[in-house]
Amino acid sequence: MNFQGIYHRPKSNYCYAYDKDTVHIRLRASKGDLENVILVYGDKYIWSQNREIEMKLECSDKYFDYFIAEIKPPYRRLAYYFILEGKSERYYYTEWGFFDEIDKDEVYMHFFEYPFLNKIDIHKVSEWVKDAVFYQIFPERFYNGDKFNDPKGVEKWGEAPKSDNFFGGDLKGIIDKLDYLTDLGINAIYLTPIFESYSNHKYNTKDYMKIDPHFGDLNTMKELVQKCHERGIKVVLDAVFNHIGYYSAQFQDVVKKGKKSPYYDWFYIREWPIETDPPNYYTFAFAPYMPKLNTENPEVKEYLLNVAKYWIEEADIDGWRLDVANEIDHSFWREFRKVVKKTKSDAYIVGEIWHDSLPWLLGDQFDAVMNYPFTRVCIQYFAHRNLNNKEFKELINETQIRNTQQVNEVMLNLLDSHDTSRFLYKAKGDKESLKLASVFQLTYLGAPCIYYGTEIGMNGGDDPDCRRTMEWNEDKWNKDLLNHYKRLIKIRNEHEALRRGNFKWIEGLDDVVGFVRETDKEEIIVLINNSNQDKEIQLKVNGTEYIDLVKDKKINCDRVLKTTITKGNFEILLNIK
Ligand code: ARE
Ligand code: CA
Repeated sequence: MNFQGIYHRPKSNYCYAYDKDTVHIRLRASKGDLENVILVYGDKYIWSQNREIEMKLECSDKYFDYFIAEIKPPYRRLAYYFILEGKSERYYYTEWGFFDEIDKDEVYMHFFEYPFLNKIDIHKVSEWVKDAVFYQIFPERFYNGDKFNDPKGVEKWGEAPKSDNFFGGDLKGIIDKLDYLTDLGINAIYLTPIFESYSNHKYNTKDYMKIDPHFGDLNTMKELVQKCHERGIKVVLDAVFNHIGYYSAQFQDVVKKGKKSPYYDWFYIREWPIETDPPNYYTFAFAPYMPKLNTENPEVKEYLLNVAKYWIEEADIDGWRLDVANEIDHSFWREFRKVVKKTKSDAYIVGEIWHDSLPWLLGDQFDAVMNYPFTRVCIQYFAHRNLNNKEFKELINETQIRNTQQVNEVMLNLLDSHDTSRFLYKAKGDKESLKLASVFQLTYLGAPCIYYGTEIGMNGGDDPDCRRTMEWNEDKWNKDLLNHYKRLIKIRNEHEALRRGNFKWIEGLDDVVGFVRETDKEEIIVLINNSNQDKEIQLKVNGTEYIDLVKDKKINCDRVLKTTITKGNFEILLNIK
């Protein structure tokens, strides 16, 4: 047995409360090393009543197998250890390592523990996100609904985006295009920043309490949210709290008065007087126009927490996306969560972190993050095609294991964003790759988020090229792609299994990616052929009748499903139980 490969740790992604009654226990082992894992568990105060349960293989990645068990401890306390069975060996694995036997008198010293299921500590995520299909909008580039509020010198819609040019898009533009969004089928939007700021992206905020005049005003914002809500669309805004804008009243006061400014400690000024080239104060990256805020300062904290509360109360927004979330102190985010959830209990809090994010996702900070690890794996497999089917599944599994199940259920899964080149660009314009990647995105665990224009085949390289104006000339739309998106979103919206069902890969399919999403009522099989050959498939299944949800036709089968998936194609099959 490879002891070095074995890992477990309580109160982490390896042992966590899923809900108020349930604890999930995971164990990692070298791939193929263990034949069987038994969890021995009980209440440490009546250990004599302990029980054993066989753990299930949850998934594997390149080097490891992960086993899982779900336990409902009757007295909310859980003590446990593992019995590991290899091909010819058997060991006890406890908090103190590996043993041939456990001395009964010493058993208490060995336990791993989830000491008590305290309800208040359980990571409760925003429920509605499980049913959400998000649409991300960069407001300056979506639609110009009000020519009177345009900035000076706007360029013609359709010209090339630059880091500092304007096209006049605004909030009224989004209101005007709500029919388009409803028709597409999405039910949540995430807007990049909309507060007063001189840039086109507005990540350098001048005033958090004011809608940028080129985008509208408080009333336009209220109208937008109200009209969205009437259509069942939730609205999430961008919280840019890591830094403020150079021209904010607070920073300007410091620029003018230096140490005498009451805002001096709001920032990290390294030297006085202030210089911008290079900045002698901390900023976002090295951008002088984005001075970093000292969120440890109680005044700054109070100010920003009020902003967070204000827009929920005033405009009724449904959540916040947190810019540069990983560079702000945890203590700030803990208070932020309390304030936000107290104001709206099911508000979605989604951090912008591109890396492993577990420390923010254990219940006291965010609900989820923008799932860039998911993006990366999808790009490698569907756009660059430099992973085989097995590697793709292993990497997706790796992203799942990083977090708890409730987090995976509300991750914001994206293929591209305003910070990346578009998926289609990465796929060198290959629309079929985008179709397959979007099938995966729209049938997988977590909330899909579509970057505006991706659904009609918009292209674009890195920022600023990925922020082109939305194409409204329907003749230029890729209608086939748009219909594909509409159909898939509709399928997701109509079938709970795709939103809330379990997720399980189908093994042995060779070059086809296959998985099952399942609830008590429905079983949905998704098959994706990303190879360059047609594939014949024979699958042992539970049902006798399936409905092909894409072609809308019935398939009869006698517990063996036979189908040919042509290259670059996919099937979504429903079995109603
Ligand atoms: C501008 C220019 C760019 C230029 C950049 C260089 O437009 O062409 O490359 O300056 O300084 C906002 C604007 C950007 C602007 C930027 C700076 O939208 O257009 O870029 O301000 O003025 C990291 C951070 C992550 C951050 C990305 C961009 O961790 O938080 O970098 N994303 C947010 C927003 C951005 C926004 C800001 C932050 C600032 O979503 O839109 O930019 O408010 C790896 C790293 C990640 C890294 C990622 C991307 O994966 O590990 O940490 O993200 O790459 O670089
Ligand atoms: Ca306008």
